Amino acid sequence: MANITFTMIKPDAVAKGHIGDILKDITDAGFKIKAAKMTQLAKQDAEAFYAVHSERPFFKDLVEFMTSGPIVAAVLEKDNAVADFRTLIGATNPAEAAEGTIRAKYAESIDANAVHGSDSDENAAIEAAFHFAAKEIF
Ligand code: YYY
Ligand code: MG
Repeated sequence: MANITFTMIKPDAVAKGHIGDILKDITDAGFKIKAAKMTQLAKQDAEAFYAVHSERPFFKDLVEFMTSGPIVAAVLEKDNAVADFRTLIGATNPAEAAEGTIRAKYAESIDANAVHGSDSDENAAIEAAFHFAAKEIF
């Protein structure tokens, strides 16, 4: 699935009413939505999803934040999806995110940073499968 990436609209952006704005930015940039749902992560879901960061100092706060409210999870398709989506969302820290990127427009801080984007084709496939059954990806 080299043309696939996985995203989450995070609790801060959902709470601020930006689901529609962000999905429009995503589709305007040429991504096709292959799967989408609103859900809320349990603590063990967030810990498993971010297991690669489990030794980092921000891990506990990250899990707390990601479970604090509903998210929108989605699978997106486009040529060069992983890299192009990370360009569209901007740097992890919104203070460093390029103008016009989703994080520059909607993120509050480095932790409440509006959206997730997969960092490799391999992780995109793992993350999509974490959230969606094969029959839910169209
Ligand atoms: O892939 P990306 O989301 O841009 O950043 P990661 O380095 O993978 O970190 C995942 C997630 O962790 C980030 O979106 C916010 C949070 N985080 C943090 O709260 N503080 C940091 N110094 C680094 C990351
Ligand atoms: Mg990452």
